Amino acid sequence: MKNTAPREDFTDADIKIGKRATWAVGLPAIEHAMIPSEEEMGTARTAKVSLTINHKRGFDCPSCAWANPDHSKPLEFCENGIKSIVWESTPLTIPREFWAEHSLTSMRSKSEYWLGKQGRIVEPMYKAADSDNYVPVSWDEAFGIASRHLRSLKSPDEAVFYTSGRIMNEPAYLYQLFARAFGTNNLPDCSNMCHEATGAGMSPAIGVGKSTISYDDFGKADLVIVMGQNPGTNHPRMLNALEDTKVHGGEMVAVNPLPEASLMRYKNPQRPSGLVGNGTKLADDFLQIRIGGDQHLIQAVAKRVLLAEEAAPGTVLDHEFLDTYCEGFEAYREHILATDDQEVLEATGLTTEQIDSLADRYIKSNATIITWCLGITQHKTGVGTIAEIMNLLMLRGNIGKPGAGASPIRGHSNVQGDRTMGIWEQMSDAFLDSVAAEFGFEPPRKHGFDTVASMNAVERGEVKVMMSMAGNIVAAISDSKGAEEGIARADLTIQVSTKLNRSHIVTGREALILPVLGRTEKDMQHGLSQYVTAEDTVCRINASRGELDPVAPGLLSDVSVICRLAESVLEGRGVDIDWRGFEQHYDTIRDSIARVIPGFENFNSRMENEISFVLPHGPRDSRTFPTPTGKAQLTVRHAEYMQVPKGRLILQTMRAHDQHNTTIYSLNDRYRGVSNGRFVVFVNPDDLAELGLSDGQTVDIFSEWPGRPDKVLRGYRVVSYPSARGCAALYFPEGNELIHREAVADVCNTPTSKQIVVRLEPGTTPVATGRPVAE
Ligand SMILES: Nc1nc2c(c(=O)[nH]1)N[C@H]1C(S)=C(S)[C@@H](COP(=O)(O)OP(=O)(O)OC[C@H]3O[C@@H](n4cnc5c(=O)[nH]c(N)nc54)[C@H](O)[C@@H]3O)O[C@H]1N2
Ligand SMILES: Nc1nc2c(c(=O)[nH]1)N[C@H]1C(S)=C(S)[C@@H](COP(=O)(O)OP(=O)(O)OC[C@H]3O[C@@H](n4cnc5c(=O)[nH]c(N)nc54)[C@H](O)[C@@H]3O)O[C@H]1N2
Ligand SMILES: [Mo]
Repeated sequence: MKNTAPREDFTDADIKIGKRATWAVGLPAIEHAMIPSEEEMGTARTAKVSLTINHKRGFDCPSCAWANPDHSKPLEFCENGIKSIVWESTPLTIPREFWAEHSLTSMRSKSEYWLGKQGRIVEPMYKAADSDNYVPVSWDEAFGIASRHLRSLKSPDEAVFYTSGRIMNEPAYLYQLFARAFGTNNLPDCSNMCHEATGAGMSPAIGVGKSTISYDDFGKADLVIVMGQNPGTNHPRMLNALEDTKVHGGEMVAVNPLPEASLMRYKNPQRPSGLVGNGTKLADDFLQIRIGGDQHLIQAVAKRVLLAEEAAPGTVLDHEFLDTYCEGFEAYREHILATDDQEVLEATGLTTEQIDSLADRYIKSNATIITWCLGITQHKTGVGTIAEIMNLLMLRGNIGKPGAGASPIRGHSNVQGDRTMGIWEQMSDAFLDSVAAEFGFEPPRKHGFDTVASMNAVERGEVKVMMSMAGNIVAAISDSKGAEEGIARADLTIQVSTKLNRSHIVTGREALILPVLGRTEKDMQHGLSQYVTAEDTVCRINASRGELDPVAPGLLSDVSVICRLAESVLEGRGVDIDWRGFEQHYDTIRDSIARVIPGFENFNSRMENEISFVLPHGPRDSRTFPTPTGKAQLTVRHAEYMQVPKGRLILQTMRAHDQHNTTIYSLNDRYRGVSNGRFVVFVNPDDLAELGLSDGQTVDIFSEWPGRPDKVLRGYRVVSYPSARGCAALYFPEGNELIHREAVADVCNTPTSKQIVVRLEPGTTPVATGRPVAE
């Protein structure tokens, strides 16, 4: 078993650029997942997690929010799920000497890869104001320090409570309750940087910001349009669903600036043809769109639909759906018919024929799913694009019927559930009223900070305490360098986590690390094993129960940490909440959720009897639209596209195959042909020629923003790659050093992580160590 932590950081010196793949998954994927897992976890732990992952009595995979089927398959996991579990379940722990040997200053030059590979954190750690090292403290001391700081704030709004979608429903519910009982709505979450545009685009249209499809709808669709997503890397089990579409005779069209391997062909390791044959062809057509051109594309398809209806009235639109359930059609129709065809071609980089062909497929299909992820949401006009997707779906009644619908694919495994539980800086009054009725205190009504606003406030010195559950905000946020400088102004930062990341190393004056159990581990409270729940991307609530023995004895669960901290902070503040009761038995948390959140009635008994259940969803279930008028809304949206000055490219930041957000499992990006390194920028060969650059050359990357000094990443290697013309790509989170904090999406304030104007200049020395050089 290979379970020692690397002492040295990685170098990019041995980077190899090979051939990119044209198909995804299959045997190599098993090889890439199972062999390393046995090396790092041992055979017994590997076998146990493989058999219980995503199973009725097992645990929910922490890698993504893709839906679980009805648990009929023996092995319901993918290569990247296994990587995430190996990363968490390693028996490797950080020894005490580590903390004495490594000052924070020395660790600041280390990469996320190195930090994450040091092993699991096993005891609470504290960094004092005058110290450059963490030292171990007892849990009581740790809660005492946190509590002293929080209780001495002038206003509860001087605290920020960040979370990622890694935490489950029960701790999420308690976390928002704690923040609100403390007196603030400062509950930013990773969703602000992720699918915020989805909620903001869908809710005004249909009254709900969640997927309108069920798990088995992919197998019934005539057409699936996959926009802005790389499922083979980020939701590999979704390839089974896309294969179902194809096997049942449906078509699939991929819209992406990159020819991602998994959009093209799939070899399913659980089908005989996947092991030996050529697998299943996925995309029937690939529209290589210019970054940020999607809203124009959708409008152009809608225009063709409307014109086809004019040519053959009564045959193209779903009049019954539009007349019975929708409002706003006439104004929308007028607007779309007036759109400029030439502008569409410029914005999308596509040809008229390509758009005609997509429109023909859409008109021919009686059941269409449009599915999307970050390639749609992290743009200036992401909200507009999603509203436009809803408009297009409505034209042919593709909501609330089998095989059809809007299918945002959420990211973190429980990011959707955390929202349902109240993790949001702007929860509705109806939700806050229910909290007030359940707990007998008046929650604050003033909206709190989202992630961008939080980090701006941190930088202005207005945030004294920043607590984070399960995340890495300083690396995940735009202008990460600014965030690092700003966070030093906080009095105290608190990380509740399993492993080290950048946010543990770049801290406030004082800092705490509160280490917790991972999802694969048994959570015992008073001799009883507890389970928690998550909501997947199609609104199904699944139980999750860890099976492995905890990696160390002193770890608490996320729930315990919140309950103990809340009890200590809120003592004597006139809010009477039974935190101990919640900690002792998680059924009591679920009973409270059942009273506060619609759709969770009889939560505990349903989990016991049905194992999992799907939350109600008006548009999906009965074409009932909980908008202010009770009707679905077609809306007029003005499309905008990014005009780029000469010599500039639009840059997107994306995930390599071997990473989970800011966690880097290895230095490979197999499908794109990169191994042993990360500091590459992918550029179209014709753009390279035009810019006078060549494949393999070292460049410095400058990101421009009006009135601001350029941000720079130096020493990147150019990879000639068939990205759309004018569009480049490099990896997140390193790319966050290039994104100006002002670069946010309209309406939802999401950093525009996939739409950065850059210029490349010949550089000198390539990046050689674990962290790139930024200014
Ligand atoms: N293994 C693994 N799984 C994960 C994650 C992970 O890091 N690793 N992260 C999880 C999380 S939190 C999330 S949110 C999801 C992310 O899942 P994805 O959204 O698939 O993540 P990205 O790697 O950012 O890929 C974005 C895709 O959008 C495309 N794109 C970029 N700009 C545009 C555009 O303007 N138009 C169109 N049509 N396409 C565009 C890119 O080329 C790329 O294929 O995955 C989740 N699952
Ligand atoms: N430039 C750019 N920036 C982006 C994106 C992008 O595409 N480009 N994507 C954005 C998106 S979609 C997202 S979701 C965010 C992600 O931002 P975050 O969610 O903040 O980051 P993660 O890397 O997912 O955080 C992982 C950390 O969670 C902790 N952890 C893991 N498991 C557990 C657990 O069981 N319990 C607890 N308490 N802690 C645990 C570990 O310490 C680990 O290091 O980044 C956003 N930022
Ligand atoms: Mo995400």
